[in-house]
Amino acid sequence: MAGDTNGATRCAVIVGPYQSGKTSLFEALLAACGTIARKGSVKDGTTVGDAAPEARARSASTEVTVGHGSYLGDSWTFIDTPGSIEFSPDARYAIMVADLAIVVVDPEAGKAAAAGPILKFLDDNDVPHVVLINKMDTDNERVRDVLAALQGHSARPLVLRQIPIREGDAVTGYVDLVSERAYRYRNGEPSGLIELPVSVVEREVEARGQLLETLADYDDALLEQLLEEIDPDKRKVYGHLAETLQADLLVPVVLGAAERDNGVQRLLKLIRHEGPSHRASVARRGIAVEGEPLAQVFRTVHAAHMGKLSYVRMWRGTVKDGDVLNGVKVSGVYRPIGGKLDKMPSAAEGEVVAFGRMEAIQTGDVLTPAGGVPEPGMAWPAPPQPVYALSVRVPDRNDEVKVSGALAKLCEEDLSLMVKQDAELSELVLWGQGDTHLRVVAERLRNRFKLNVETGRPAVAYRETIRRSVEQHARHKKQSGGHGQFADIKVTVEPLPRGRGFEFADTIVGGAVPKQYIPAVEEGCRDYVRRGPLGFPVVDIKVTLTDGGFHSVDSSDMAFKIAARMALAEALPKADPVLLEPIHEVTISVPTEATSRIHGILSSRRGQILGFDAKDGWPGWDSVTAYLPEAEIHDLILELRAQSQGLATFEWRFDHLSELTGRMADTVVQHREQVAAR
Ligand SMILES: Nc1nc2c(ncn2[C@@H]2O[C@H](COP(=O)(O)OP(=O)(O)OP(=O)(O)O)[C@@H](O)[C@H]2O)c(=O)[nH]1
Ligand SMILES: [Mg+2]
Repeated sequence: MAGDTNGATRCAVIVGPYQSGKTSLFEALLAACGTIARKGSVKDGTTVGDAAPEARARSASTEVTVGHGSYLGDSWTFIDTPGSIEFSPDARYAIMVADLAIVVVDPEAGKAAAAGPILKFLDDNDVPHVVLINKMDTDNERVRDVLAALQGHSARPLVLRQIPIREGDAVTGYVDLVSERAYRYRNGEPSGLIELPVSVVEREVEARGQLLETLADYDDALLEQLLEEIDPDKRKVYGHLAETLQADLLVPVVLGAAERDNGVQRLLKLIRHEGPSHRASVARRGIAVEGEPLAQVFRTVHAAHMGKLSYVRMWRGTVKDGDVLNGVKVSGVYRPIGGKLDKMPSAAEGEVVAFGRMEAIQTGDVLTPAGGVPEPGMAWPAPPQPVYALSVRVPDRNDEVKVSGALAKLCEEDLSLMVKQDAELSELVLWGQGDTHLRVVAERLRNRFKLNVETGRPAVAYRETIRRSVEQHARHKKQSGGHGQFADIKVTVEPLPRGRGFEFADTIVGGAVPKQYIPAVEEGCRDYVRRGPLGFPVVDIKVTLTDGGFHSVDSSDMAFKIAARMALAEALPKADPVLLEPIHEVTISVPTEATSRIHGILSSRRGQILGFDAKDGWPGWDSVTAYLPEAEIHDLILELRAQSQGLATFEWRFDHLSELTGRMADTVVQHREQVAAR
């Protein structure tokens, strides 16, 4: 039994691969709890989850949805999360505040790998979880094969709690392996008890034996009973199941079809009786039971009319509207049900609520009246590094400031989103987790902030340098009436090794160029190299001022600056200019079965493989390191995912600049000229 529940609201988060049926399960759970009178469907766009227009347009979740329910007198919060890897931080943050996770998977062994990252995250963070093999109404694959495939991605043993009853090709019900009762699924209703079909008896005995044997690994008394062939007491078995789930020692696996409500009541009963209490999670996260109120923010939203909302789990105590936490006043306590928010006077221990207008508060923050300091067990997962970028153009110039403001808010909501203003190319660039992620960001700007933007492929940060030394003389002279201008200089321009940037020196003796004008010469040079003859910033050159002349009245800083610019503008095209392209060191993480395909991807993208190895701490994964030109990184993630069931990912950092010549270089320079001419 759940033990010390102290009546506090418990929280179950629904996670799992893309499109496995999480939002459908969320809907079915809310219906089973009586929160909603009529169930909606994902296909019709009528579910409580996915209320955001971006989610409805895709029939796929793009953000977290929270809902509440009461089941057999217990109070529950359910959190539906997006399955797409591009929105994975949302799911991870929700897991961090939940008592347990329900991992919804497809009934296909071939899709098991897609559950790998989430199972690993649950394992790494010791979060108790249950697996629901969903869509049993569509399936013909053997459940034990699906289970075996999933086991390859789980550090904890997975144990079947039910086996399917099949009639022909269809799964019509299940046998509960503890109670040894058989049930027939009924659409939209709780399953009905039936007689145990003879056809499943043999399989039932086998599967039940496996369940008990796995449990016996954690209990000597049970092991002894099994050795003596004594059938253990069912109540004791339930007790063992509860203990092992709450201690996150093993993972029960149940069957169902969320869309038809099949297996949903059974799942609810399982988490009710065997799942951890709120208190157990408080202990797991290293939080003291006694103390002042303590809440943790797992989601931040800037809602259209409500302003900023901080979604929290109440780990301890009660918070009232108007209370001050971390020095910030709580202006409104709301209970979210999908897109709706119900105002409440206070939030009690265990609950998931949204606090209004806590401007300085961020996702991951621990809130207390005195100012929260997270316990070590409350460490917040770091957001993933961005892997995909799009440039953003604001067609209406009047919107530019508003777009920056709205993007700042979206970045606060979404820690895996970054905005970079590239000053050199005067380009606004969004960095995120994939094409869908960034398109959803653009849609949020339109739907929520009423701002239009156009997206495109971001420019590559090319540079240029020279390959030959050149001596150059330049004279700037304007002496037609009034105050004239005069400056005369001789410079040597020479190439430097990669990474040295721009250097300036002078060898002037005897005041050929008076000392006070030399800084102006340097300034003029630096000004020019921001954009060289090929159209890009010039790096790795040295300019030495060797000689020159001046006029006692007409010379000025300005005149020497202009002369310097003239000198370089003439010198550089003669100095054998060459394009430099940024090369990054890319580390790709990939399931081993896809590693060979990664090699192909890298060589077709002008990559240079540096090495590959088993990935540390990730059984069944490899890590491939390579040099890759920046131009080839833009859509790399899309191809990696296409070749790895969506699982491969990469990290990257700038390594060096490398010469680019030939047709590719010509194309880059021509494109730059076209852009500049616009
Ligand atoms: N046959 C069948 N289809 C289902 C079942 N549950 C969900 N589906 C369908 O699977 C598709 C995805 O369902 P969702 O509930 O949106 O899945 P999800 O896991 O929330 O998807 P994401 O949020 O995009 O990860 C929809 O077309 C559903 O109709 C089920 O039990 N049986
Ligand atoms: Mg969903």
